Amino acid sequence: MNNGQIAEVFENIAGLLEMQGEKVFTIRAYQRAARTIERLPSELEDMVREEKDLKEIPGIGKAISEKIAELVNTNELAYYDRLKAEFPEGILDLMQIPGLGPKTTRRLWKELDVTSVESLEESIKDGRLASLPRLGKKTAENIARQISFARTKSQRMPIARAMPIATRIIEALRSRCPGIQQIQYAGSLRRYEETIGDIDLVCTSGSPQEVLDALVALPNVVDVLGHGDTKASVYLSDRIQIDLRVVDDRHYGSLMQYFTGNLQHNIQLRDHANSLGLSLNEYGLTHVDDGKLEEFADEESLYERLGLQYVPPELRTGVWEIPAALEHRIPGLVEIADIKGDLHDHTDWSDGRDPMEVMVAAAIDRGLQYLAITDHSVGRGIANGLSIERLSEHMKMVRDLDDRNPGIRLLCGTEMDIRADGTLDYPDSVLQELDWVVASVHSAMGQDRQTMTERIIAAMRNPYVDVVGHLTTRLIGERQPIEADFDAIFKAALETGTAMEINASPERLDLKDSHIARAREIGVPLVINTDAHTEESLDNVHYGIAMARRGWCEPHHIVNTLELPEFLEFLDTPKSERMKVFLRHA
Ligand code: DGT
Ligand code: CA
Ligand code: CA
Ligand code: ZN
Repeated sequence: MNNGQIAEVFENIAGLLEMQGEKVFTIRAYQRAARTIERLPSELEDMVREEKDLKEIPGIGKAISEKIAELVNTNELAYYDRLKAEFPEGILDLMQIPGLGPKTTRRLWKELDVTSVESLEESIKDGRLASLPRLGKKTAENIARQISFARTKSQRMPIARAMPIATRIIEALRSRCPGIQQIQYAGSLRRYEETIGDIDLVCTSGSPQEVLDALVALPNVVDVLGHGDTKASVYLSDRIQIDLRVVDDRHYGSLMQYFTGNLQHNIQLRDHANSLGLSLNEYGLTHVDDGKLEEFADEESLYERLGLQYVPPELRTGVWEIPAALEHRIPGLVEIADIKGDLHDHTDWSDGRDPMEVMVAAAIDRGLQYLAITDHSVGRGIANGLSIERLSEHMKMVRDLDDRNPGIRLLCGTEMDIRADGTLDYPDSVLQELDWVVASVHSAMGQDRQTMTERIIAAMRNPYVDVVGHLTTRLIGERQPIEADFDAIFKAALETGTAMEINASPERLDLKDSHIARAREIGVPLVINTDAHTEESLDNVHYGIAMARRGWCEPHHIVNTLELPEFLEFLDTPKSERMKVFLRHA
């Protein structure tokens, strides 16, 4: 059982317990375990096999570590089976439809006797679902939409799943093959596409066979699709395919370019090479007249030889980038080192895993100049959202830690719910006390386009709302985005001086690349946030950077590239005047 499957079991347990009305504390322990496991850098299977103590993983206690061991060793969990037996079959499939969740699933079951996706669809068709109090027609339509989305869901993996797998395989190969010189992922993963078909690895080694043999012999490999002198392909469980190419150092640039794609980019580049009397393939450039081969050890020299500016992988979509590179119009894109602060972070005060001190130390470790502690507001009951009383205690602690850590500026913040009617979860008198307010949609995600647009813009008109968090609320491959007029929202952002978040958590990537490009064109101030719920997830910033780069953003488009003094000036300025400060420093 891989980490994804184990995490799903705990997620399901949490849902079933919630349907039973179990204590919030217990439900949260399972949710936290699931979240930790999804993001774990090593496979639990390997850890159990190596007899590592799972209790050392933060968020995993004795009871859960025993359940993990049982799952890994027997592929089953007696506790889970007993729990499932208390519910009708099919209830888990229902609960997993986004927009349903444990509470609504339980109502469907108890009040309509709906216990399967099929009977749910019937109850939507004959109007029984819409007639339930507090559900209604809109909810019914939204659920129908989510069902059809789930049906067409592709076999592609979300990047959040593919990236850790690729990283683990690279580490495993490195540790087993001393001959490896360079090894990197290519393909859609290197371009940071949202979903990944298969994982492509490119490697140089003094002994290629050693690497290819090591790949097919990895413990997680379930099937070998090909195993030759320069390449191998394997399946891991869940039909995850890995393609590996091993070449000599002198071909690395050409091969990396070829396997990074995308296909359209490669075709355009090949056409351009042809126009120069050259033919391009994965080994280099061949002169059409005399057959001479030019080899490229790095990508930069290949683009340069073709008279092009270097094209960063995130831009290789085959749309704008080749003409831009020919005219040397590719801008200096934002990089991780440009980011000076993180402005959306959770602690164990709400649904984060780590205490505030730990998050602060981790931010200092990463060289951040400022950090906003933004635990959930009171409306997020299940996420242990803060009442006004707790928020005031929370603020005291942030201020106290700020005094004790001169190396970083801590901001008292909140991630506050934008309620279904567009009102906010805290009154202005409370918001006024805070340094930084992230406002997010976490409920009633199925509202129609106009209602949703008005709801979000209403929140942006509040003078204390600094940024809108994860605007579309999508979860890649799991939950569809909200329907809204994004252009109108971006225009309102510019008008009100409200920033828009690029949420870097890899399950979300929200805003997505095309929205980022549009917001940038309109002139909206953007913020790249990790939305970290654990100290390690502060490292997710690279996903947000990649999305910003895919949207052609430079540092001056991103607010949290400002140095602390400039950022504080931005913050101290009333929202309506902030754009001026931003443009002056950018
Ligand atoms: P994926 O795996 O569906 O997420 O997308 P990619 O882009 O990783 O595609 P994949 O794995 O089929 O191939 C990796 C790269 O190899 C692709 O982006 C471009 C290059 N490539 C594959 N087939 C061809 C081809 O027939 N001609 C050229 N010029 N390049 C190709
Ligand atoms: Ca691929
Ligand atoms: Ca491939
Ligand atoms: Zn949120």
